[in-house]
Amino acid sequence: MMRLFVLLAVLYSGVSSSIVLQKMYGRITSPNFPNVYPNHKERIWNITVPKGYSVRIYFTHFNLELSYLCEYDYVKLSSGGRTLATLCGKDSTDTEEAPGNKTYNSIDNNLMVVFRSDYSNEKPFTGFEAFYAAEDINECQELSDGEPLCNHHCHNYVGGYYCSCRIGYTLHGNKRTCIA
Ligand SMILES: *[C@@H]1O[C@H](CO)[C@@H](O)[C@H](O)[C@H]1NC(C)=O
Ligand SMILES: *[C@@H]1O[C@H](CO)[C@@H](O)[C@H](O)[C@H]1NC(C)=O
Ligand SMILES: [Ca+2]
Ligand SMILES: [Ca+2]
Repeated sequence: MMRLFVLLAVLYSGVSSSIVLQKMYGRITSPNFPNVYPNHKERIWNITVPKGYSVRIYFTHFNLELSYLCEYDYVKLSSGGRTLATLCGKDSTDTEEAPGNKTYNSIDNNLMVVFRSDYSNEKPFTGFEAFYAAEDINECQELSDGEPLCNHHCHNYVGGYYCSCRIGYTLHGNKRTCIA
Protein backbone atom coordinates (compact mmCIF):
# COMPACT_ATOMS: atom_id res chain seq x y z
CA MET A 1 0.00 0.00 0.00
CA MET A 2 2.76 2.41 1.00
CA ARG A 3 4.68 1.46 -2.09
CA LEU A 4 1.69 2.25 -4.28
CA PHE A 5 1.32 5.62 -2.59
CA VAL A 6 4.98 6.47 -3.24
CA LEU A 7 4.63 5.40 -6.84
CA LEU A 8 1.57 7.61 -7.32
CA ALA A 9 3.32 10.54 -5.65
CA VAL A 10 6.26 10.15 -8.01
CA LEU A 11 3.96 9.93 -11.02
CA TYR A 12 1.98 13.02 -10.04
CA SER A 13 5.02 15.17 -9.22
CA GLY A 14 6.12 14.72 -12.84
CA VAL A 15 2.86 16.10 -14.19
CA SER A 16 2.52 19.86 -14.22
CA SER A 17 -0.64 21.74 -15.01
CA SER A 18 -0.49 24.65 -17.40
CA ILE A 19 -0.17 28.32 -16.56
CA VAL A 20 -3.07 30.11 -18.24
CA LEU A 21 -2.21 33.51 -19.75
CA GLN A 22 -4.99 35.61 -21.24
CA LYS A 23 -3.43 39.06 -21.54
CA MET A 24 -2.68 40.77 -24.85
CA TYR A 25 1.07 40.61 -24.25
CA GLY A 26 3.53 39.28 -21.74
CA ARG A 27 6.87 37.69 -20.94
CA ILE A 28 7.67 34.10 -20.09
CA THR A 29 10.96 32.61 -18.93
CA SER A 30 12.47 29.29 -17.95
CA PRO A 31 12.39 28.51 -14.19
CA ASN A 32 14.97 30.60 -12.24
CA PHE A 33 15.82 32.77 -15.26
CA PRO A 34 18.35 34.46 -15.66
CA ASN A 35 19.97 31.82 -13.49
CA VAL A 36 20.56 28.21 -14.42
CA TYR A 37 17.38 26.19 -14.96
CA PRO A 38 16.85 23.09 -12.80
CA ASN A 39 16.86 19.52 -14.03
CA HIS A 40 13.70 17.49 -14.34
CA LYS A 41 11.30 20.38 -14.78
CA GLU A 42 8.30 20.81 -16.99
CA ARG A 43 6.36 24.01 -17.36
CA ILE A 44 3.45 24.63 -19.71
CA TRP A 45 2.02 28.01 -20.66
CA ASN A 46 -1.37 28.20 -22.32
CA ILE A 47 -1.49 31.60 -24.03
CA THR A 48 -4.97 32.53 -25.25
CA VAL A 49 -5.84 35.84 -26.89
CA PRO A 50 -9.28 36.96 -28.15
CA LYS A 51 -10.68 35.50 -31.37
CA GLY A 52 -9.53 37.49 -34.40
CA TYR A 53 -5.97 37.63 -33.04
CA SER A 54 -2.99 35.32 -33.25
CA VAL A 55 -0.08 35.08 -30.82
CA ARG A 56 3.31 36.30 -31.97
CA ILE A 57 6.32 35.22 -29.89
CA TYR A 58 10.06 35.82 -30.07
CA PHE A 59 13.01 35.03 -27.85
CA THR A 60 15.41 37.57 -26.39
CA HIS A 61 17.53 34.87 -24.74
CA PHE A 62 17.89 31.19 -25.58
CA ASN A 63 20.43 28.77 -24.15
CA LEU A 64 19.29 25.19 -23.60
CA GLU A 65 21.20 21.94 -23.54
CA LEU A 66 21.70 20.71 -27.11
CA SER A 67 20.68 17.12 -27.80
CA TYR A 68 19.91 15.15 -30.94
CA LEU A 69 16.44 16.26 -32.18
CA CYS A 70 16.07 18.17 -28.87
CA GLU A 71 15.13 14.97 -27.05
CA TYR A 72 16.58 15.99 -23.65
CA ASP A 73 15.76 19.63 -22.96
CA TYR A 74 13.48 21.67 -25.19
CA VAL A 75 10.97 24.44 -25.68
CA LYS A 76 8.05 23.32 -27.81
CA LEU A 77 5.60 25.70 -29.47
CA SER A 78 2.28 24.31 -30.66
CA SER A 79 -0.96 25.74 -31.96
CA GLY A 80 -4.06 24.49 -33.72
CA GLY A 81 -3.07 20.89 -33.00
CA ARG A 82 0.29 21.29 -34.75
CA THR A 83 3.84 21.59 -33.46
CA LEU A 84 5.27 24.87 -34.76
CA ALA A 85 8.80 24.30 -33.46
CA THR A 86 10.85 22.19 -31.09
CA LEU A 87 13.78 24.29 -29.94
CA CYS A 88 17.03 23.55 -28.12
CA GLY A 89 20.71 24.51 -28.06
CA LYS A 90 21.91 28.04 -28.65
CA ASP A 91 22.28 28.20 -32.42
CA SER A 92 20.50 26.12 -35.03
CA THR A 93 22.29 23.04 -36.40
CA ASP A 94 21.42 20.74 -39.31
CA THR A 95 19.03 18.73 -37.15
CA GLU A 96 18.09 21.06 -34.27
CA GLU A 97 16.46 24.46 -34.30
CA ALA A 98 17.24 27.37 -31.98
CA PRO A 99 15.03 30.45 -32.35
CA GLY A 100 17.69 33.12 -32.99
CA ASN A 101 15.88 36.25 -34.17
CA LYS A 102 12.96 34.34 -35.61
CA THR A 103 9.41 35.17 -34.62
CA TYR A 104 6.72 32.50 -34.49
CA ASN A 105 3.00 32.98 -35.05
CA SER A 106 0.23 30.80 -33.71
CA ILE A 107 -2.25 29.25 -36.13
CA ASP A 108 -5.31 30.23 -34.13
CA ASN A 109 -5.81 32.39 -31.02
CA ASN A 110 -4.00 29.92 -28.77
CA LEU A 111 -0.32 29.11 -28.35
CA MET A 112 0.98 26.37 -26.07
CA VAL A 113 4.57 26.70 -24.88
CA VAL A 114 6.18 23.73 -23.14
CA PHE A 115 9.56 23.92 -21.41
CA ARG A 116 11.06 20.63 -20.38
CA SER A 117 14.44 19.64 -18.93
CA ASP A 118 15.65 16.08 -18.41
CA TYR A 119 17.50 14.67 -15.38
CA SER A 120 20.98 16.04 -16.15
CA ASN A 121 23.11 18.72 -17.75
CA GLU A 122 26.81 18.44 -18.45
CA LYS A 123 27.20 22.15 -17.82
CA PRO A 124 24.88 24.92 -16.64
CA PHE A 125 22.44 26.50 -19.09
CA THR A 126 20.51 29.72 -18.53
CA GLY A 127 17.29 28.82 -20.36
CA PHE A 128 15.14 31.33 -22.18
CA GLU A 129 13.27 34.59 -22.08
CA ALA A 130 10.46 35.23 -24.55
CA PHE A 131 7.94 37.99 -25.23
CA TYR A 132 4.56 37.48 -26.83
CA ALA A 133 1.84 39.77 -28.06
CA ALA A 134 -1.56 39.43 -29.66
CA GLU A 135 -1.46 40.35 -33.32
CA ASP A 136 -4.44 41.13 -35.51
CA ILE A 137 -5.24 38.44 -38.07
CA ASN A 138 -5.69 40.01 -41.49
CA GLU A 139 -8.64 37.88 -42.56
CA CYS A 140 -8.65 39.61 -45.95
CA GLN A 141 -5.42 37.80 -46.83
CA GLU A 142 -6.81 34.44 -45.86
CA LEU A 143 -8.62 31.86 -47.93
CA SER A 144 -11.44 29.59 -46.92
CA ASP A 145 -11.63 26.45 -49.08
CA GLY A 146 -9.42 28.24 -51.61
CA GLU A 147 -11.77 31.24 -51.85
CA PRO A 148 -11.37 34.73 -50.37
CA LEU A 149 -13.49 35.21 -47.26
CA CYS A 150 -15.45 38.01 -48.92
CA ASN A 151 -17.14 37.73 -52.30
CA HIS A 152 -16.43 41.37 -53.31
CA HIS A 153 -14.67 43.70 -50.87
CA CYS A 154 -12.92 42.75 -47.66
CA HIS A 155 -12.17 45.22 -44.86
CA ASN A 156 -9.74 44.22 -42.18
CA TYR A 157 -9.79 45.86 -38.76
CA VAL A 158 -8.03 45.10 -35.51
CA GLY A 159 -9.82 42.16 -33.95
CA GLY A 160 -12.08 41.34 -36.91
CA TYR A 161 -13.11 42.04 -40.52
CA TYR A 162 -16.23 42.67 -42.58
CA CYS A 163 -17.35 42.29 -46.18
CA SER A 164 -19.10 44.72 -48.51
CA CYS A 165 -20.47 44.53 -52.04
CA ARG A 166 -20.23 46.53 -55.27
CA ILE A 167 -23.11 48.84 -56.10
CA GLY A 168 -26.18 46.92 -57.20
CA TYR A 169 -25.43 43.96 -54.97
CA THR A 170 -26.47 43.22 -51.44
CA LEU A 171 -24.73 41.20 -48.83
CA HIS A 172 -26.19 37.77 -48.22
CA GLY A 173 -27.15 36.73 -44.67
CA ASN A 174 -23.91 34.78 -44.43
CA LYS A 175 -22.13 38.21 -44.40
CA ARG A 176 -19.76 37.05 -47.17
CA THR A 177 -21.63 36.48 -50.42
CA CYS A 178 -22.93 39.29 -52.65
CA ILE A 179 -26.20 38.85 -54.52
CA ALA A 180 -27.56 40.96 -57.38
C1 LIG B 1 -6.07 26.87 -22.70
O1 LIG B 1 -6.84 27.86 -22.07
C2 LIG B 1 -8.09 28.10 -22.70
C3 LIG B 1 -8.75 29.29 -22.03
O2 LIG B 1 -8.73 29.17 -20.64
C4 LIG B 1 -8.92 26.84 -22.62
O3 LIG B 1 -10.15 27.03 -23.27
C5 LIG B 1 -8.18 25.69 -23.30
O4 LIG B 1 -8.87 24.49 -23.15
C6 LIG B 1 -6.79 25.53 -22.72
N1 LIG B 1 -6.06 24.54 -23.52
C7 LIG B 1 -5.36 23.57 -22.97
C8 LIG B 1 -4.71 22.62 -23.92
O5 LIG B 1 -5.22 23.45 -21.76
C1 LIG C 1 19.93 38.88 -34.67
O1 LIG C 1 19.88 40.27 -34.91
C2 LIG C 1 21.01 40.95 -34.43
C3 LIG C 1 20.77 42.45 -34.61
O2 LIG C 1 20.11 42.72 -35.84
C4 LIG C 1 22.24 40.45 -35.17
O3 LIG C 1 23.39 41.12 -34.71
C5 LIG C 1 22.39 38.95 -34.95
O4 LIG C 1 23.46 38.45 -35.71
C6 LIG C 1 21.12 38.22 -35.33
N1 LIG C 1 21.23 36.84 -34.94
C7 LIG C 1 20.87 35.83 -35.72
C8 LIG C 1 21.03 34.46 -35.15
O5 LIG C 1 20.44 35.98 -36.86
CA1 LIG D 1 19.27 18.50 -19.57
CA1 LIG E 1 -8.51 41.53 -38.47
